[in-house]
Amino acid sequence: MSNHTFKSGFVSIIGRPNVGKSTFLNRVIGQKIAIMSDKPQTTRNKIQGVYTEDEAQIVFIDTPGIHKPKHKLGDFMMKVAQNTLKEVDLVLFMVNAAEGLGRGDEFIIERLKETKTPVFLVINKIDEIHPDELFTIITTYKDLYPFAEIIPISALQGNNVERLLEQIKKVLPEGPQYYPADQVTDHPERFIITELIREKVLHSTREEIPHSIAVVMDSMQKRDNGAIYVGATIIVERDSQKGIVIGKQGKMLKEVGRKARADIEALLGSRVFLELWVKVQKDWRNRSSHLRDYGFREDEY
Ligand SMILES: Nc1nc2c(ncn2[C@@H]2O[C@H](COP(=O)(O)OP(=O)(O)OP(=O)(O)O)[C@@H](O)[C@H]2O)c(=O)[nH]1
Ligand SMILES: [Mg+2]
Repeated sequence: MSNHTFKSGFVSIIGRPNVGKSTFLNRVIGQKIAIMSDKPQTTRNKIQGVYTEDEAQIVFIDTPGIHKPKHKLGDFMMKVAQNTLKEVDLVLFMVNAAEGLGRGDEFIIERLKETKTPVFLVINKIDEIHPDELFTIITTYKDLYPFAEIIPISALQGNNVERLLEQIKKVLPEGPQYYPADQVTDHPERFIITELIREKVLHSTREEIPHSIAVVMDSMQKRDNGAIYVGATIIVERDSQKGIVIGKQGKMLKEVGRKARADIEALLGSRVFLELWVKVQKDWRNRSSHLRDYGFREDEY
């Protein structure tokens, strides 16, 4: 008789902005399904990444970084992050080894105390600290919450990520394979494409611009020549921001388009023509109707 059992479950990744949650997800999945940047509040939606092995399937849920919301979009993001806590088998609470414990971390720990779900503390970015510092970090957090495991990793360089996966598999229950082995995410290609465009704008701009933009897809068609034509609009909040995103003689927009196209071609495995537009939509982050139009739907928590 075979004693092989299939293990599966849902694991959410939660933490302050910029600690490396999406970087970790992409590394585990081996594909870029969540955009990453050095700007806080990069992730805005819940993003599922499916990791499948012969005897286990882990459905990771990347969430927006926990911060104090300043507008309706922020409220939405916080609900997304907090609501995932209830529906998972395990929580990975990720912190940045190179930053001290902050108010955001304390807030998250209070939320964790309200759930019965087991929690692993994942100390990320250990490549940025001296190994001797690790002990102090572990002691600080250990006193605040009874973590089931404490695992230091570098999502960027890959250190200890395998070990973390092993520990996760140990605590997962026996269960079915929820997704086909070749499916890596539940988000449609359209969503990932608009996110890749947003990522390139985040990489090219500073200050308020990264937080003020949204990207919507206008059209996507396969033409007879086999190439895929994508038309998308970058939404900004003010005329001045429109000018910045377009750049002198359209230079910035061209650069964003060139970089996004390369990523979209890799995603679709096909030649891509990308046409980008920029549109001003005043105060869109505070208007429920705009939030819905741009894909932030309350029923998609
Ligand atoms: N040195 C170092 N940098 C890292 C590591 N992991 C992530 N980063 C960097 O940290 C920054 C933030 O990474 P993200 O993955 O976008 O962080 P996040 O937690 O998803 O951020 P939000 O979506 O804003 O909540 C990026 O510049 C990453 O390259 C790591 O292990 N070491
Ligand atoms: Mg993220």
